[in-house]
Amino acid sequence: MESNKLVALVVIIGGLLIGGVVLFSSGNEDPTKNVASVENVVEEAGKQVVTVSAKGGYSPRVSKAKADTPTILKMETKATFDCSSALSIPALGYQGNLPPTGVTEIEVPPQIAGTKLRGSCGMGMYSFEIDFI
Ligand SMILES: [Cu+2]
Repeated sequence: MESNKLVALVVIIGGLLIGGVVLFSSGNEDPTKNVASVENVVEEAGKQVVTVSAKGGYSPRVSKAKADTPTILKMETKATFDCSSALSIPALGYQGNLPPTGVTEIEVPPQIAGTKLRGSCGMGMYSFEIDFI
């Protein structure tokens, strides 16, 4: 009985360690991720995909995207337990709670040039914008 418990404990701790290593290494995949100049806008199947990470604020703070193009905003969270997970994009009528870890895709219809699409946390403390040019 006792050794069974010990085995179970070892399995649980082992799982946590492996999970931690996986999380840690995936978090380190791209060390430039938080640099605003990193290319976070890509074309995928006729749409442009803008990736913004949410954790203690939003990164990058400003993205430049193409106007008149169907767009998917990918909000990435990674152990995000702060209010940046409470996302609000008023111009889209979007308000949602991002999962602590994951990717949330938000459809953005084509925007006219000059549009600055702003998103912020529920309290308006953190924000980001996508400039359509
Ligand atoms: Cu906030």
